[in-house]
Amino acid sequence: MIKVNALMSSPRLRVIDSHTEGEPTRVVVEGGPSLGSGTLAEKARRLRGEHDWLRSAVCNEPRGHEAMVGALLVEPHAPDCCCGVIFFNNVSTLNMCIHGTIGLAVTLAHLGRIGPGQHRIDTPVGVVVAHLHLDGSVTVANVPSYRLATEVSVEVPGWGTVRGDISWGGNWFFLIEDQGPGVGFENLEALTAFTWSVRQALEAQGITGADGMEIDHIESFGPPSDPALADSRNFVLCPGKAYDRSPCGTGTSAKLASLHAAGKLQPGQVWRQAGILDTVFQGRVEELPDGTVIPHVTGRAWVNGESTYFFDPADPFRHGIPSPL
Ligand code: PYC
Repeated sequence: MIKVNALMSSPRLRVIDSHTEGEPTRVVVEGGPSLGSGTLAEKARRLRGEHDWLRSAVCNEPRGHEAMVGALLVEPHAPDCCCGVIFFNNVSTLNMCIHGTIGLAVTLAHLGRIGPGQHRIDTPVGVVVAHLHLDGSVTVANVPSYRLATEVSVEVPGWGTVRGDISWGGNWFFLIEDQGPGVGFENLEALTAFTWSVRQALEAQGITGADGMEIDHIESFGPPSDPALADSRNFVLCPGKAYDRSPCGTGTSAKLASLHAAGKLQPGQVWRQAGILDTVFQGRVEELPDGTVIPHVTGRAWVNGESTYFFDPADPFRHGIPSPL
């Protein structure tokens, strides 16, 4: 009886699960803390500083796992947005997440809160536009993206000199082409070891994105398994050492920005980016006068679960088992 009462009076979170081309998204639709007013970047700082338990409870075991990406729905700050969203994973908040935005769009449609058409969504790095199509697929028009540097060399212990581009696609990426282990599902462990070493080497050698921002996503490219279905296949290592099961939307955006900067992708031209599971995001760019591009990334997501979380004060892991990283 005492146990039942503790559960009845404990706070609750309601979440809806989906996956986008294989990568999970868990949207907190009710019960999240109030993050006050201000921009989404300010709200994300408050979430990190004052309510980190929510991130850990949603993404970490025993409710989550290392690949889980969470999304907290909040009030938007920018005008004309249907909502604001803060994405997070097993270790921290994310600047932006496109597979998560696609998952969010199908979740909002599942709840009857949006229908087909264009929806502006406020994020910590700016407003993105999610276009929910009649066939259920979603195109996200991302924040302005660009290549910061090309042919950057980093000395990676055990792997030698690795060269790549540094590009912004809503997160900072180091993009590596045809180096290290072959990009295939059979090489997951070796790809994880390689890209994790690259990330650590970038950090150790002070190689960063703009304004000293950490490059926390590493993306390795190889040929597609079937050129009829995709132009390239990638492996993306996320900040919490999990690999992206989807082709990674911000990673695809960074790739589009790099290709455009290299003169290899014209505005409107379609690039088909396969991920490690051979699912595909379709991308194209729109040029802006300042030389940056707006990537448009299309993919599919499916709602696959709905839960209510309880926080029994006697449960030592009610707020998740912290990531060892
Ligand atoms: O799709 O942008 C994305 C993403 C970022 C991290 C995991 N997925």
